[in-house]
Amino acid sequence: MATEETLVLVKPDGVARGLTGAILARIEAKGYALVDLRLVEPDRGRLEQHYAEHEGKPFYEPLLEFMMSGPSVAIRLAGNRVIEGFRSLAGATDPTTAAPGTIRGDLGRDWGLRVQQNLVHGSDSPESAARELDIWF
Ligand code: RTP
Ligand code: MG
Repeated sequence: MATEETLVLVKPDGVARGLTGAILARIEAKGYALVDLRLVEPDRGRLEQHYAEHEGKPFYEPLLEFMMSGPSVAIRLAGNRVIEGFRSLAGATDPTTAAPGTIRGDLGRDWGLRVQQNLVHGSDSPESAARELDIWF
């Protein structure tokens, strides 16, 4: 299989807590290649595109507000099976139950807020990755 690319975001909670370096260290230690990286303060339009699949869900508005609360670090990441591999590294969506050893399991928790603040995003399929990389880069 040809080398894949995925979009990773260190979300505003990760940047605000000073965890960007720790998260990048885990990605690099796993062996994936950083192809491009930028600090982005997304406007609402960019987030509406990114989260189009979640429009209408109860967490949609709080999610967009959270994502506009501060900058995210957008990363174009490459490697064989990197889409699946990064999702495995990130852990389950809910940081309370994400497995220890994962980014969300080790570094995240429930803060009692209206939306899961779970530190990172990773594309979930090759189609999502292509679409999301176009939105952020
Ligand atoms: P991501 O897209 O960020 O990599 O995470 P994911 O696939 O594990 O989660 P997804 O279902 O795509 O949801 C996108 C983001 O919405 C927030 N969320 N909050 N019930 C909730 O409070 C809730 N559910 C989802 C999370 O920030 C999640 O990452
Ligand atoms: Mg998702």
